[in-house]
Amino acid sequence: MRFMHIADVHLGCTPDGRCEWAGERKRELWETFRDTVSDAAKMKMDLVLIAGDLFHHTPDETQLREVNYLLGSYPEICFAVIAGNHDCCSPGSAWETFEFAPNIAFLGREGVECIRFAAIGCEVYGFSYDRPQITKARYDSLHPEKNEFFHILLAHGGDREHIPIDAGALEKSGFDYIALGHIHKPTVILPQKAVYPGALSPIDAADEGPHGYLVCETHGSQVSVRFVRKAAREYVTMTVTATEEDTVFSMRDKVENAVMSRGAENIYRVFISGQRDPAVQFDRDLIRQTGMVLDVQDNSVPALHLEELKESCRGQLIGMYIESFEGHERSPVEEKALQYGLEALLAGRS
Ligand SMILES: [Mn+2]
Repeated sequence: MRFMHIADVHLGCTPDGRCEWAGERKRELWETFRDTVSDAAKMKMDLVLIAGDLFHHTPDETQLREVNYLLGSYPEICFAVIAGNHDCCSPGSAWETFEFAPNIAFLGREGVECIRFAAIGCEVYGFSYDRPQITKARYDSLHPEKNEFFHILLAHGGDREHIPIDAGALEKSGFDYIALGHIHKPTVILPQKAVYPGALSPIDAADEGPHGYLVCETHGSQVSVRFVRKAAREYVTMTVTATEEDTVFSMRDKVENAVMSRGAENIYRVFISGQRDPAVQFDRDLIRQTGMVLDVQDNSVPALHLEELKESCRGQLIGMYIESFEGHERSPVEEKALQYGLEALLAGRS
């Protein structure tokens, strides 16, 4: 049997909400999902597992119809879906009454369900969140029935507020594979057995690194698991080093080159480090326009040549200020005081 495992698609979310590309990213979450389902068909998957937080919020009927259309277009593939904490199946929500296409199994909130896919020799256990928080470790005591089927647990959570998970308990549970969701970074809890694929697309600047889905193949009760990169972009934190030679425009170009070589499709947080000419103030708005840049933080410090300054300003306020810090090792606070004080004095001089 071959199956695909995805989680945390967060349809309906608008990542980078305040940026001009936010609308594009909202649409992209849907498109990446659609494309992923189409990959499953091309790869001739028997089953696709969706381990919670398919939606960013509890879906309305319109959203469910959209997903039902997308998944229903591949009647040869079975889909097993649970709701997570974000899209929880709260009482009275559209999840409860929606009629899915026959190839889509939604495991609801009324306790643990077991769905048997007899044609592929597989049983999927799981249940949906009925509220945004569940603090009870509900997975640790679950066991599949003893029979000849391949047993999958579809599960969401793993932190204190969202069904804590104990790796040891999962290992002894008797499940052949535990398809996890909730943690947005691809994470292995038990190798080839209990794995988080991570969010299908990154939705938050903290979701750094590649994102995609897992492709799994069974060999008896063993599983081989392979990560497939799918997301259109990554969040990247990048440090660019300034030198005394840099000007406003040379720094802008430096960042642009760094963005181009790391990939113009990615979304950046830029940190400037190093030493700059004290007279130069980098233009963060200008730098932000070099790509999909969320934020620019200038941590560069002015290059202060203390000995030269002291000589040239001897007897003046600047010279005396430098001398007042001499004769002992400067603490980090004094170092800052020296730097800020000199910046102010130098700025006042020009
Ligand atoms: Mn979640």
